[in-house]
Amino acid sequence: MRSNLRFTAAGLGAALALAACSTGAPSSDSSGGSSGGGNDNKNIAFVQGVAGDEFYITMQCGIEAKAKELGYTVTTQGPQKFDPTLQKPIVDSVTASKPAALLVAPTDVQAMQAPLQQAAAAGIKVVLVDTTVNDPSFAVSEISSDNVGGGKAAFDAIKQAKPSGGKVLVISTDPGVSTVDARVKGFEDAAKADSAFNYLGVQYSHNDPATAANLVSSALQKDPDIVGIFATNLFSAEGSATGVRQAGAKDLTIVGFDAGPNQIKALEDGTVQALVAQQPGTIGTDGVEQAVAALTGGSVEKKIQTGFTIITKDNLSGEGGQAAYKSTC
Ligand code: T6T
Repeated sequence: MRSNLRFTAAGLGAALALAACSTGAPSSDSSGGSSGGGNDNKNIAFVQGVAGDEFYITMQCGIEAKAKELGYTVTTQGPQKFDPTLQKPIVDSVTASKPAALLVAPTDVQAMQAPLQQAAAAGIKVVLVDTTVNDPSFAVSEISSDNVGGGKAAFDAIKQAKPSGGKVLVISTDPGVSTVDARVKGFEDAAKADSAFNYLGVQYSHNDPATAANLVSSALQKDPDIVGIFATNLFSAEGSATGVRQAGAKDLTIVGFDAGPNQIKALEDGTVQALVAQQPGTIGTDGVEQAVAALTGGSVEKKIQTGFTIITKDNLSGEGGQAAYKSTC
């Protein structure tokens, strides 16, 4: 497994010490190219986990840039919710259109297994980007962040801000999503191993910010002394910040995965104290390189792990800001 893991936390300590506390367009075609079999097939399909999510938009930018450089065209589609019942028909129709390669972020480890296996059985080179499935052996390559490491880094950031410990809570999306499950595990293992902390467990927001906000408000009513919340992705973090704001809780540290424009704003406002930014553009460019290597008889890496950057107010004007996600390419 290659790892181009990059973990930078410059400025984290200072920033935390100071801290007291869709829908989207269903498809876009960057090419105008037509589908079809054969060696002249230069079509790559990208199926996002959900449309309108800046993480996947930034990945799409990387995919399109690398595909253009290598002489391939890209068609991108995503379901309107992070939901396998909505993603499966998209994958099925992509399989029927026979692109040369499919880059896909499966929305569930079990439910997307068969549809993706069928795509591979139809001769399409499948590359799993971001998320994975229970048995990814049909895929030519898998590219994702160090999600367990990112979950642990989130706990370390809370611990740095709250060294005397206390109650900590996790807000995630849904069980069965490989990435967020791994982030929960990284956080949970670290929290349980530290006797100063009382791990309150994980609550699921179904990737809906309003649900995440309600979960956080209720949790703070029950346990007003919660010292830290780890939100495992963009929409969980957005909702958690709203919930904390609505509850008027001041002495609480929120660490969120991902770095979309709303998360950066929450960091600037001081509602959120640290963000774990992934490298979605790199996941995209790596994904295209692996797909093209598989198509042209080059050497393919079965697994690639990408790194993350911890963003705080302190490094926002430098490398932290550079790690922020894009809304458009
Ligand atoms: O955190 C990313 C992605 O890695 C995860 O699999 C699903 O949620 C995001 O897309 C952010 O919303």
